Amino acid sequence: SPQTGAVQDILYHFNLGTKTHNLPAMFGDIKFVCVGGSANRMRAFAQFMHQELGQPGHVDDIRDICEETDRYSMFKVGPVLSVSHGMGAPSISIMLHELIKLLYHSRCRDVILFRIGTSGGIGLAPGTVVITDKAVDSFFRPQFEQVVLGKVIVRSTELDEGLSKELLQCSTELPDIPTVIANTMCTHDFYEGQGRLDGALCSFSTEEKLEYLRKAHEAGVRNIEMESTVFAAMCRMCNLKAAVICVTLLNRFEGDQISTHHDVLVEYQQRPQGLVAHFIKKRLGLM
Ligand code: R2B
Ligand code: URA
Repeated sequence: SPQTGAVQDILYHFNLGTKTHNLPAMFGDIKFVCVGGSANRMRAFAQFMHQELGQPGHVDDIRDICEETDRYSMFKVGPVLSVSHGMGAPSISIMLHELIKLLYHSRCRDVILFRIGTSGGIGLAPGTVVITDKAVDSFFRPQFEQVVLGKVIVRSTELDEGLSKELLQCSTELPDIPTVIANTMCTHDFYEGQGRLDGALCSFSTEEKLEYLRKAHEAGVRNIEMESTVFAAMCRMCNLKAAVICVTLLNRFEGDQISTHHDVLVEYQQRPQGLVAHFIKKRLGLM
């Protein structure tokens, strides 16, 4: 980008900058970046990685590097960075611009990015982990459309096939985590945009909803979430290896409301974390 070589670069939403912080010293050793929607979940992931990597010190001392701003949270545990991105494409897109510049300014090399998240399943048992093959839009196209200067730019959302397969292999080495590789649909809304009947607005019938979900299923889609296409497109454009790993919280053929008990949902959300932790430990030669 023409501006990244400027005298000063302020990563506004992280409250970090090239003049105010020694970014290579703070982040230069990062090899794995894990992003997910919720700040608390990304703190929990950092604490989990701290244990898994046998890091020195106490988990309660892992501080939020972005605590001065409440837009995003960021935690560092050895070579692992854990960052929250909020909900939806605009929120994750802003975070990724600044994250990718952070990695560039810090002179990081060979970094792998993971999005770990939640999703609605299509014809899968709740709790199934989906490793994304193709991230597709609401029309089942493997692309992300961005409006730039009043024109639509189309970017490919292809992810790293080798990385997905390696993650699937990792899942077979862990007990009791049903895992599949399948397409993931990314929408710009949780309710009508995902064919839900229970939003404040609903402009279609139950039969029309089910027909859309059946079409998605035919296109190889097994889960629906809200960030995968822009995540895949931006990582690809910037030559960063990336994977998307989301657990399904419900089967959308069965309903729309997430009525599962809180404790069960918490356990489900730990599944992508366990898978990525296993992958990282293998890559670091810790197992
Ligand atoms: C999954 O969960 C969130 C909506 O509940 C959204 O960020 C997503 O992709
Ligand atoms: N996240 C989504 O985007 N959709 C769901 O159904 C569940 C979680």
